[in-house]
Amino acid sequence: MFCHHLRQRALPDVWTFARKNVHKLASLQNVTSLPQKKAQSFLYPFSYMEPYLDRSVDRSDFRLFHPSVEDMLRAEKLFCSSLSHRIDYYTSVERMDHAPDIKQPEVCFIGRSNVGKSSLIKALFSLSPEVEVRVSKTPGHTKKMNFFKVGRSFTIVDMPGYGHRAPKDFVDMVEPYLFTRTNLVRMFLLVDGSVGLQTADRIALEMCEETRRPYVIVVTKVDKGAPRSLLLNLLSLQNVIQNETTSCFPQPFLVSSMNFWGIYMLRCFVAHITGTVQLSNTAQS
Ligand SMILES: Nc1nc2c(ncn2[C@@H]2O[C@H](COP(=O)(O)OP(=O)(O)OP(=O)(O)O)[C@@H](O)[C@H]2O)c(=O)[nH]1
Ligand SMILES: [Mg+2]
Repeated sequence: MFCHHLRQRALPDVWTFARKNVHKLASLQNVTSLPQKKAQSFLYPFSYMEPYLDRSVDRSDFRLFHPSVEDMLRAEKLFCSSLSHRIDYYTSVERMDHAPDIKQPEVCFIGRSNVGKSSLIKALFSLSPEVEVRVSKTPGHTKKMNFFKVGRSFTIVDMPGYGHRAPKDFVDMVEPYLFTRTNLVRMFLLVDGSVGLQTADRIALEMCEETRRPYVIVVTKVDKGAPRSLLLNLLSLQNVIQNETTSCFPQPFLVSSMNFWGIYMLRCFVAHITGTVQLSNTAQS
């Protein structure tokens, strides 16, 4: 449907570079020392895709949140555990009425089983490797709502996935949380960029809309699959966001938890919407 929006060019393979250097890439400082063009693609993944889109494609929504490197550096500090700012697993619960009574702002990550929720949280916490976040190749691995405290700044909640091998009580567990949790400031709905929006994702999208809470779409696994199909999936997703949603942030965030693409920007977005980092530019959310 969106093929005519793409320019006929092959994408260069910076992912090979990323795979070889992955141990260095968790830290923004190391990324900024790369040649500028390479660094840009890690910091602002859309900038890497952009030249391959036809000029007719409106790009403005993809740059609504566009923090500076300094903003991202300030946000990154929050993801480094220290004696005065401890990042730690807090608790796991199966029911909303057992959820911890924490006042600080909270964000949660939801999405199909295997879409990469736990991996994304692990990547966000990669500068504090002692924080244990379990990931697995087997769908349906995360069975409970897992709470991680980031000092006194905010809490991140890893949710069980829906769809294949989801916990039986998924709806009873997750819906009451999404609808009633008072300190929940943003929901992050993850969609696998290598396969695009699936029927189960559409159902989740409707559920997010029903909550009337603000939410954001995160496109995961951008390192996987052919770049061309990633771009087509992205454009089709953008079309759905524009035409079928009311409380979804217009900009989808592109990430790879394997090579840290977009992780620095997402750290900054989380820090920003939880009121922990004020931006130096005019980015909005
Ligand atoms: N290539 C690639 N694989 C990824 C990425 N993120 C996650 N994966 C893989 O996807 C699989 C599932 O990852 P998880 O993070 O456990 O997925 P989840 O959404 O938490 O799954 P459930 O807990 O079952 O709901 C694992 O094999 C990960 O290594 C990514 O960015 N790129
Ligand atoms: Mg998980």
